[in-house]
Amino acid sequence: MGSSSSKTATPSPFLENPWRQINYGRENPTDQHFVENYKPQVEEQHLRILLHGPVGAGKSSFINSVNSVLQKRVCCEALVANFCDCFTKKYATYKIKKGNTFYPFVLNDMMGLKDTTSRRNRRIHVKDVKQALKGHIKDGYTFNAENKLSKGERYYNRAPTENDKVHVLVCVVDANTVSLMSDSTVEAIQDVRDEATELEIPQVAIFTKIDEAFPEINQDVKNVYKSKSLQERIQQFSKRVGIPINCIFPVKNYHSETELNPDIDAIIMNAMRRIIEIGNDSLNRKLRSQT
Ligand SMILES: Nc1nc2c(ncn2[C@@H]2O[C@H](COP(=O)(O)OP(=O)(O)OP(=O)(O)O)[C@@H](O)[C@H]2O)c(=O)[nH]1
Ligand SMILES: [Mg+2]
Repeated sequence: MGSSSSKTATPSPFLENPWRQINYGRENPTDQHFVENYKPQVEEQHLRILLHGPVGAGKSSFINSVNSVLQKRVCCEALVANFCDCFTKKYATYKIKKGNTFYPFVLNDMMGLKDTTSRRNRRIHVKDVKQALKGHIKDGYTFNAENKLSKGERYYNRAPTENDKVHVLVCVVDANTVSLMSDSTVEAIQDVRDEATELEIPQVAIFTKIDEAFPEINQDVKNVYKSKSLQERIQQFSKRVGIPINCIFPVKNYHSETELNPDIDAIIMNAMRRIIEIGNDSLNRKLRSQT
């Protein structure tokens, strides 16, 4: 009796065809061109993008990454967590420089949601996000897990204009831990989504740290839409949270690099283009309903 030497082939981590197309490289910067030339229909109006999600997911890093691509150098304006468990505490609006002026979209950073947060504190967090969506929170407000922002406080904006209101809500999640997210965090994300839906604000999600989570992407970031595991993880998250797959964008943030990489830029700009398009549709709907 001879021993069998037949080996079972390891399944490929790659899909036969990518499930989305991205224009990589410097020759084809269609998405970046769109972002750089975006203008809202109404002069003086800007598009407000609010980032929320679990602590450490990469919200501040995404703001830095978008800023970096558009400034054409790695920037670190939004402070990023190192080893502490919750870094961003203050509400902040980030404008991105465009020559002597600014891009007509702004990104809002806020405190992340902790997995261990009690039910009461989660409710406070959701209420704070709701206030932010309606434009009631002024820059500089320090989030307090024990108390929501109340009318009459210094950082409460009583009369928000259309520019203060959020036009698209982005849920930022860490691709490494997204499938381990507790039911309570998912519930909080869904509660935030319900508030946004009530205000007719569209919602998208960003999957960060895809380089850390998937070796095939770490090896070459252009494998992002070829990775079977990433596609499965996005499908699972979509089912669990209710955000459609076509509104979920994987990104690799600039976190340790000191130089830009055109392939990373392309992925960040692809996500940013869709965020702007979705937000702009909602902004136009609002402006039409006001006339
Ligand atoms: N490898 C990798 N690391 C990332 C990526 N994005 C963010 N990080 C790292 O993840 C950690 C947390 O990132 P932050 O941007 O501070 O996360 P945050 O969501 O703003 O965190 P809070 O403000 O605490 O809610 C930092 O150490 C980043 O360097 C990514 O795409 N890839
Ligand atoms: Mg942060």
